[in-house]
Amino acid sequence: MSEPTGNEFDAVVVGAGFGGLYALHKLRELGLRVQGFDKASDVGGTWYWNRYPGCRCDIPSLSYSYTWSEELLAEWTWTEKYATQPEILRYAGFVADKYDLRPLIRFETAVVSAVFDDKSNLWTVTTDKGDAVNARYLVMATGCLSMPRTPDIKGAESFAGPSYHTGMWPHEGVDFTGRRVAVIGTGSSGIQSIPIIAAQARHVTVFQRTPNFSVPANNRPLSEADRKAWLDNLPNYMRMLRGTGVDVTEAPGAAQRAASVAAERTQPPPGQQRGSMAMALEGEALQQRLQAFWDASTGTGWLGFPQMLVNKEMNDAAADFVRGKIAERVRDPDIAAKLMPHDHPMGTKRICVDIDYFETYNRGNVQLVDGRDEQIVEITPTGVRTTAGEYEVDAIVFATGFDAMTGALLAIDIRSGDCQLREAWRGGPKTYLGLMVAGLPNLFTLTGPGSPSVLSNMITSNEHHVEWVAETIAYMRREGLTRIEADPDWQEKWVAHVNKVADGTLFPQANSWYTGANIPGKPRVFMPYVGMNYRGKVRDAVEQGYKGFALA
Ligand code: NA7
Repeated sequence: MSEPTGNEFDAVVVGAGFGGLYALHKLRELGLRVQGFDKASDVGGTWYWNRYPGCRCDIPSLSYSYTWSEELLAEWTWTEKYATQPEILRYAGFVADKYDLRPLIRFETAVVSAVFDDKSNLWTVTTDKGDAVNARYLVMATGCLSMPRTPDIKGAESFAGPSYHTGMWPHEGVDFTGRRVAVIGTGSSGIQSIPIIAAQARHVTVFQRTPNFSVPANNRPLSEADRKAWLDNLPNYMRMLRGTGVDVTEAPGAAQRAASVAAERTQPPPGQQRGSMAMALEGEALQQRLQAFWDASTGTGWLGFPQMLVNKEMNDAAADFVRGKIAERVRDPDIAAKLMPHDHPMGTKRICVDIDYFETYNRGNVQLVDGRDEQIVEITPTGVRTTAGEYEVDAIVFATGFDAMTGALLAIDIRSGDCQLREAWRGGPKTYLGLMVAGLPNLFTLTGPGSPSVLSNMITSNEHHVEWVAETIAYMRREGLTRIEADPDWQEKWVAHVNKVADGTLFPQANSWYTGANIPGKPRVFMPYVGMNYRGKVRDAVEQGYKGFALA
């Protein structure tokens, strides 16, 4: 490799969230000259931007931690079962300080293009500041939920008051005291923020297009005993993680296991049709199991309820159970009915984990506008007009989600020769193992589409990908190789496998952001990988001489 000058690096890392921070650390540890970029003015990624009131992680904080450093595990103490956004951001800052990562990052700098030169095997990365840097390797740590999306509602620009997107919340916070607030959207961000906004504002009007399944967080402070139990169990957790490579929450691998048990089986053995498996749990035993899940407060761990993601009857039973709980939480039966989801199987949109969400509708200052009765027509200077009338408000909160999983990658013009990512993914994202894209050598997509990503613990999945990238680069340097790329045929096989596994589940039945359905015109493809033993498959590819990759 040639001696680097000021703008020449061995690796560029785009994004300074949990994937990017670890990538910078790990690659520098290998002796690489690394350069990071982030649009934000500090580290944290999605946790830097999502500062809306009530923002928390829906994975228990003890598991939402890096596992690569024993020192870190020993030195950091989470205070609550589900950490707040400020605490998670402090954690990211703590890691950056401890490992001196900030000097490696150019902040407030967005990468706008990346072009690979076939002759030199180098990427040229340009930014909105007009910089251009060269690097052998390009690591895209751009995040899965990092492109906020505000819907195109007629008249939005005419609104006289302030409007906010939950994913771009002002750093100084917002005081809603005495104000009438519209909240548009009832996904996780809406469900987390509505109770806090309602406690402060004079009045809140919630515009719900589709109700969501949400279960109580039963959040609580963490004790020293919780922490000790966690650390004691860590070796088991790590073994499980390294072994299966998928974990949704405290029940590692639950969703993937449930999904793929049926999905990967092309021919179910006689007498073991999906329906009959569900029948193993019915009547009182089924109700007891549901109640046990409820009592255990597993949050998104509900995805691990037996057969829930592959068997509609089982899903209906779980959905009925949770709808029953909504009825108990909301005093007015008509409002409760409107808050009950019926349009998608439970878990096929992300299950929300809330603190007093449904109870908030028992307050006198909260009104629900249900999209099944009346639809938003336009935003006026004074409020939101629906097919039934106008709602006057002083402020609007868009809790309307993200262009998930592909948005941040496609925002950058990435190309190599004839291959342009935007073209290559016109019909939906295609990757090999979620790690690389055929035609784009030396570019790695951390937690990319086609990997467990958003259906796993993002921190540990990022760790897995970073370690794979670092091992691969170390191997290439040892072997004197300068180029790695995914083989197009193996990529096609992987994409077909990802789809086949998903098709064996109920996931594709929902209009979710997992399938791109929340963005008009986005191709309908189920993007995360829900098959079994993802890490094993990645490991196999390496052990079989980087099967499916071409190295030169
Ligand atoms: P989500 O889960 O995508 O939720 C967005 C919400 O906004 C959802 O209720 C949408 O309704 C609603 N929405 C979107 N566009 C509109 C328009 N035009 N009119 C009315 N309502 C609209 O995003 P979140 O930020 O809440 O959560 C994203 C993830 O972040 C979450 O899953 C966690 O992993 C963390 P729809 O359901 O599409 O009918």
